[in-house]
Amino acid sequence: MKKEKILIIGANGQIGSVLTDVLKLQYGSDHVIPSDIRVPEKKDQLFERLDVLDKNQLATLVNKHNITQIYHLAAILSAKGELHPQWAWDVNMNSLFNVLELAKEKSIQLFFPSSIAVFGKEAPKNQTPQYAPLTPTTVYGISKVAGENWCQYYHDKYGVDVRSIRYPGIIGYQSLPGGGTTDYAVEIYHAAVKGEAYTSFLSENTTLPMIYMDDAIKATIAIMEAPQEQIKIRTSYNLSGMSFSPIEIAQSIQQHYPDFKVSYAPDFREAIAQSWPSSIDDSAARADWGWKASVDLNMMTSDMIKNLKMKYLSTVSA
Ligand code: NAD
Ligand code: AKB
Repeated sequence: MKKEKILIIGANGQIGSVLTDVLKLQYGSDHVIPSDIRVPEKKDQLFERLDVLDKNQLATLVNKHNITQIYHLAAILSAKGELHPQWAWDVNMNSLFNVLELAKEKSIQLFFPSSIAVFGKEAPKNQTPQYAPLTPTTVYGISKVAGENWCQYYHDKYGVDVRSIRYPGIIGYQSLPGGGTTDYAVEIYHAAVKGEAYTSFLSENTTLPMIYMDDAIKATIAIMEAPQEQIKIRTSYNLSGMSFSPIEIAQSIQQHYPDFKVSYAPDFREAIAQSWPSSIDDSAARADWGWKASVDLNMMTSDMIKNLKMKYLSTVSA
């Protein structure tokens, strides 16, 4: 087992809950400290309730557990952020400052998740390059652009080993999403497996970059474990998995459930999605630290349906 002592902030969220389990397998349960402002129903023995906006509480936790690595996942996502812009800015920026300052003081290695939300209408829509104009339309996107630049600043000025990925929308069966524009692509599988019709809040042809949870976790751990000299970008790396629209995911699901019905009622999230790329060029991540996605839409659909069926079956029989 490896020697790191890892703090996960936002461990009760869509990514954090899955990342916690994978890191525990790889590093050992007593090397991983999950923390969140919300206490999970099934609480890990080492779980710590933490409001990351409280820098004294954060410092106490880091000292108590001799933390050497932090995955800072706590944030307010795009759709929720548009409903509460000032709160989103406060949480997203002040949490990052608290974590960056501590990383500087204690030489802690840091993971900061960015997003395709950094791009706006001025960026090329297809195969959006690593270096494209960053003119986001959401407070979430603005906070991620600012966050990326602060990460680079702390790296260049103070030598903080901070690493970052611009995640596409993440889809997994293990956990539910927390208020984003890409959430429909998780909800649609739950509806199909439960035998319900689904109404998409994005219109049928709105194509977005997405990634399966297994690939997202693989990329996250790979960038953190890569040798320092391979990490040449200290803002954030573009990352690509797959791209599809609501109608394409519906058709993929209909191969398993031919009677599955989907209708479309676009809401305010449609405008957010329209401002984002349709596909991403991740050649820098491939060249620098060997990234390559392995799951496509139909593979994801088969795996999501298989696992959600088991999940709902065990809930019914419990
Ligand atoms: P999520 O909303 O599911 O989870 C975030 C967690 O942070 C929640 O459990 C929440 O309780 C916690 N949190 C919020 N405020 C907190 C605070 N003050 N102190 C401590 N914990 C707090 O989000 P996620 O989908 O797991 O995303 C994790 C990170 O990845 C975020 O930074 C997000 O911007 C980024 N990201 C996610 C996606 C995606 O599709 N899920 C895509 C791109 C980027
Ligand atoms: C969201 O939709 O807000 C997130 C993201 C792509 O950052 N899933």
